[in-house]
Amino acid sequence: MKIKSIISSLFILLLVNSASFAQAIDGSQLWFTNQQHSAKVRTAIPTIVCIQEESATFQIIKEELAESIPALGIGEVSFTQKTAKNIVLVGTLKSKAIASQLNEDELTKLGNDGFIIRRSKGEGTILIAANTEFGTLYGVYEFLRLIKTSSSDLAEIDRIEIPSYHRRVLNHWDNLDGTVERGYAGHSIWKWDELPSTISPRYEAYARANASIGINGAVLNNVNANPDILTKDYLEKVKVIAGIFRPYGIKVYLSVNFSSPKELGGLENSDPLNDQVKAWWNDKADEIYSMIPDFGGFLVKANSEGLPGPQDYGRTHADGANMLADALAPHGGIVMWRAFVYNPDGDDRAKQAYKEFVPLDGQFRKNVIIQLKNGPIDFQPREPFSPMFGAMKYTTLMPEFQITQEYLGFSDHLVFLSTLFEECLNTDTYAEGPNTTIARITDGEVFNDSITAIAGVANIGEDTNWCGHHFAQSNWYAFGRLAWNNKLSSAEIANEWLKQTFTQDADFVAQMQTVMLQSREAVVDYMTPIGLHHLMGWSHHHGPEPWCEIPGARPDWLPTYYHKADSAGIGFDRSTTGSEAVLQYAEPLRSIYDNISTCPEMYLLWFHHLSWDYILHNGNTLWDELCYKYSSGVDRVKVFQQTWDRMEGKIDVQRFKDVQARLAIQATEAMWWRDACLLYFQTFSGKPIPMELERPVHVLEKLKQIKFDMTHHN
Ligand code: GCW
Repeated sequence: MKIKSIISSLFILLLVNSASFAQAIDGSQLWFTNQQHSAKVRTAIPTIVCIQEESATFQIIKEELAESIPALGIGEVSFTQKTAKNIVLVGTLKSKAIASQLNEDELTKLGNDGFIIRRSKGEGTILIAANTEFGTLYGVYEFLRLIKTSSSDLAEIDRIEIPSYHRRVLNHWDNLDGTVERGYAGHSIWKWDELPSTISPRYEAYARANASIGINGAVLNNVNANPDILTKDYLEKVKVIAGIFRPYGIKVYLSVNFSSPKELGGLENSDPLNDQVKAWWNDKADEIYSMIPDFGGFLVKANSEGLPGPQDYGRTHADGANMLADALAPHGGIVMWRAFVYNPDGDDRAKQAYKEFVPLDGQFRKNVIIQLKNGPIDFQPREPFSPMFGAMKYTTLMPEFQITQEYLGFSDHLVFLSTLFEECLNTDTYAEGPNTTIARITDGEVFNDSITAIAGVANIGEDTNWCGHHFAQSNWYAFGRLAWNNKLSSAEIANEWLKQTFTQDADFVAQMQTVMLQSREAVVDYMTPIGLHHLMGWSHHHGPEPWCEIPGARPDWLPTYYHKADSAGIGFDRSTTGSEAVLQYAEPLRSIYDNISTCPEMYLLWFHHLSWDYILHNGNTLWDELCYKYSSGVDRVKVFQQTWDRMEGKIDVQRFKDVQARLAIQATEAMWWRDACLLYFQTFSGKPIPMELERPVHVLEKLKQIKFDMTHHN
């Protein structure tokens, strides 16, 4: 008997393994690819599931359990409404079985989305309970994640999770014509021309993937918004998507063009203080909510990069945001108003958003959230944090991260962005004394905001594997996990993603976790080390062009504005002897950044213009250190390639080959970056590349002639 069961479990294991090897795995299943887990866990999980509630969401819960539990080799699931010993008991207080186990207080504390997973010592039954059906769904996804990734036998579980942010939102920069701004995974997944009648299966797969990591909102269209999105025709299409998302707890939001009343409504202007304009927005909000009662709200890019906004009428960002907020408030909607503003003839670009927004602190309605990029410039491989975090004490701020790799090698480079997000969230702003981290400023801990939110610019397209690079899926995953729990570490996130996406093989997980955790630092080193930034090519933003000159172009769109290399040295002086951007930071950061000897070296050339001979803490001259950094970035990518090659046979052939091919591109492009930057900066420094380093393999004049062809990336 015993032997028989061992043999049958071995057989199941073989089946699971051979399935993953024989079947071509194309990445379309995201982190649901790997249905394996340690044998230890298998014995401890009950297969009888008691659910006493019914709804579309509970139906999804049942389907998830019915699919995963057998696939994990635990056994066929049976559902019951009766309680018994040794079951998985799932639900809210509406379920009598749950109500008999938990009191109301315990559950109301969890808010809308939190959950409890509990199995007391010596008990067979596992309880998954929440205040709402969505909380229950999140609990079930966490339960499945635990089975797939935990090293514990789950004999005892006691987890209470409440998400860090209320609104955990993906921003799609998807245009209505199907293209995706800064998208590197093919065209948009939203098929506007087929909707509302034809429904792509991707919509539900997308909702499921998001719900599984706690994302509960999606802005469907580009912040460079086409007014047409608010026409009746488009709203009919949006309504269909919203209907698919609803049982997964995902709200739909739209980016709106501030000129919509004029462009769409035929009004004379779109002045936020004009009563007709207000009435137009009120009517539009009524119309939207009559079709989509749980609509999330608007995202707005205004008076930014040429887009219309309230300043066109001499009004402020607060006037504009509040008008929209008033239209949405009766329906419970919010306005996410972006602070990404800078003017070509303004002050240092890094200072401008702060100068425009901080004086407006206290003037925004409660349902307005200012959406702020992590850094003061623009999603560079590394930036110091935006000094607006902490500076607006009466205004809710939400971080905006870029998941799509506009400046980090598109979908060709393996870069795990979790460490970038984590670095930003954990940064102490000192705005209210020590331990005023960006995480605590934005999640309501410091300022007690009534609505909290976080956004990530999606890297999703119609490519089979959704994100172009198989490892780019980990950035979508990491964003969701950090939005859920901004205290998670990137190491934990990488570990659980690898196990669910590829294999449980301990060697694979350990080695690739190391690669992932080093990958962002590698890209910083081979693109923009020591605080350099914005060295990329014009408009497409791919590849190095530190020399780029475009006659008549906005200076703040050109690399020379940022690196300021000359024979004396390199870097942007933002100290008190320069643009004084340091003054926007709270003490002691202001002084730390201002002083060359205390400024962290990773931000040195962000805040200071230094001579090529400047001696760094490790004794190297600035020039030599630049050479070492660029070289070490390249070297690391070569090590990533070797590590990956050693993984052959541990995972399916298709994904192995795909990643291998992209790593080769990354290595080639890392050398391109290294050579372009060093050879160009060398024309100013006049210094040799240290002898022990690999020589450039490119010729500067040839690199300058490269014309990047965007078509291959769409
Ligand atoms: O990073 C820049 C991008 C633009 C983008 C803009 C923004 C959507 O190059 O493509 O526009 O930021 O964030 O609004």
